[in-house]
Amino acid sequence: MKGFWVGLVLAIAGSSSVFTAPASGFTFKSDITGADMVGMEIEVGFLDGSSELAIWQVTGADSGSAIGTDWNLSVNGDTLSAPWDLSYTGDGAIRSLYIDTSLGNAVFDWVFLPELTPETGSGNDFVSSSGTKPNVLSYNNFVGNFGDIFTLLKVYWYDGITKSETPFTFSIDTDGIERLDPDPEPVPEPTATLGILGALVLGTVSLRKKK
Ligand SMILES: [Ca+2]
Repeated sequence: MKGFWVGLVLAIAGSSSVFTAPASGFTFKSDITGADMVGMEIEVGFLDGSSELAIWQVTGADSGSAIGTDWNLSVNGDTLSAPWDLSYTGDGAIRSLYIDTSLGNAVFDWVFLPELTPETGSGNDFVSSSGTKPNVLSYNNFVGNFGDIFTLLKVYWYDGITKSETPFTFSIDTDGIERLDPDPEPVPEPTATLGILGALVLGTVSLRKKK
């Protein structure tokens, strides 16, 4: 009898996966510019252990920027080809650069071809064209199942880069992302499932007590 109840509970618990969001709940736009990523979070870390966060904003028809106290990250044009520029005017050195695109409704797309995630077009892997090359490059928070798009880029320099080593210029593609239904209606079934589960667990307990 005990085996029957355990099997039933597991079967119903398994069925709750029906209510999880589908992986295809996004739409993409491949040709975005520096002006299309408002809200993105940029964090610069310094060699002395301090850091500063700045939010991406529009600075022109196709350009955007995150402006810190002594630093500035900017893009002017389509990120498939337009470079990102990190400038620094302070003392000391920048040790890390984090770019989190998630609040800017954007994703990085590092695979040139083929297009893996539908609607993202071709991509562009991280390449630095001026300034000191970073020691560590890290792609994080992948979206979907294709391995080409992600939302958090981390760049590190072991010894940091000073103002004389900037602007640090690099390229990497970004695409726009939107949820197909950003405000879905609440789904009541999981609560009902929990109620059934609770009743079954109680039923199981009462059965065991009767033994
Ligand atoms: Ca792309």
